[in-house]
Amino acid sequence: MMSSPPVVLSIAGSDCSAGAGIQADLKSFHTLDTYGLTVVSGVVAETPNKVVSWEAMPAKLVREQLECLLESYPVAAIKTGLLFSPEIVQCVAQTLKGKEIPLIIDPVGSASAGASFGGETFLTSLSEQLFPLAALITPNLREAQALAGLDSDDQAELGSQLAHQFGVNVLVKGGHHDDPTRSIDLLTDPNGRSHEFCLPRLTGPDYHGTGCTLSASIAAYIARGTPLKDAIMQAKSFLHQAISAGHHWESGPTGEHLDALNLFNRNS
Ligand code: PXL
Repeated sequence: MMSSPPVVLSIAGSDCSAGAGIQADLKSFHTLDTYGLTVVSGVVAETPNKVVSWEAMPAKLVREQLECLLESYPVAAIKTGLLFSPEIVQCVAQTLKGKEIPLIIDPVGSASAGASFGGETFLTSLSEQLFPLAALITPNLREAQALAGLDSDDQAELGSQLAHQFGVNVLVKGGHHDDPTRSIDLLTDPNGRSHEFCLPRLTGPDYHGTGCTLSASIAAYIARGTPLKDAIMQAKSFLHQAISAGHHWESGPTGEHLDALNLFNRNS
């Protein structure tokens, strides 16, 4: 018998175009030799540049998916993506409380294509109920500004305020920042210590699903036993490779497609 792979769980929304959301997470988990489980929190009808409509899952069904997986699998790390509603945030927080499974929270409030999902009460419930359980939160600049209530694009200022305010490790991503040469993500811990993760910036289109792929791959590395800082660096490098392998179809949806499975196919 083969040895069992580490188990990682994504609690996130379905992106039917499969470049972001739970589909992207599952591809990253698979490519990184982990076994991915999925709790679907809602469904978005979309392509990389267009959100048509979306609907949250009933909170009861989210709870039941989560409970039956946690009862049956040795879940070694969890990531959350788009959670859609304060009710879902609450039921995820209640179910995960006391479980001590490393939790990576991607505080997604909107799609790259622009649609906003949760509103202000959503961010409040996320920060009040779920952040206290997190090993790491991974806001982009826009999400960090909204969470901190600050109109700054200084990653260090945002990171130290959020880490202090919520008592949690914060990775403020610089993906949408305008440094043309470098992509910098900044980790700040609740004691104010910080660490910079830097790679050359890839020129080219804005891919949809980069945030999902980063937080999913951090969770996968953590499930494999990698310490947090190394997990972030390796996940950033994994995302960098996935972006390099991105593509679009000549006669398909407009917008670019990030697909971690491309790496798996190329490397094997
Ligand atoms: O990229 C953020 C994101 C997360 N989750 C789902 C999404 C998107 C963006 O489109 O659809 C389900």
